[in-house]
Amino acid sequence: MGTHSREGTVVAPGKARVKPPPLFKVLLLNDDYTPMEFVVIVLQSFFAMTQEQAYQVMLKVHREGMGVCGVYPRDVATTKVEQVLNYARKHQHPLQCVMEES
Ligand code: TYC
Repeated sequence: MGTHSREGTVVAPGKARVKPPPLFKVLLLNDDYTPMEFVVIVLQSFFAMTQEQAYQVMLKVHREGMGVCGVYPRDVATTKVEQVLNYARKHQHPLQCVMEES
């Protein structure tokens, strides 16, 4: 015996009928011009990192070219990327921030 979904289709009892919402990684990209201290402030301000965490992530981006700032639902990730880009632009730094489905 099965239960009925909203569309009226019979599905097996207890079986998930909806996919969980996708999550997105927010990534910071390295460049040669943005000061290290500015990147640390960005990570503390928008990604709730301690100074130590922010410094480690900044160093990883500096050495490896990119690094993960956090993983969020789509709308939160979109807002984080916008906040970082606006803040960098306001301070005339070329810092780049992108999101990708994880
Ligand atoms: N590479 C930069 C420098 O040497 C520092 C930096 C780190 C820039 C991380 C961007 O996402 C970044 N000043």
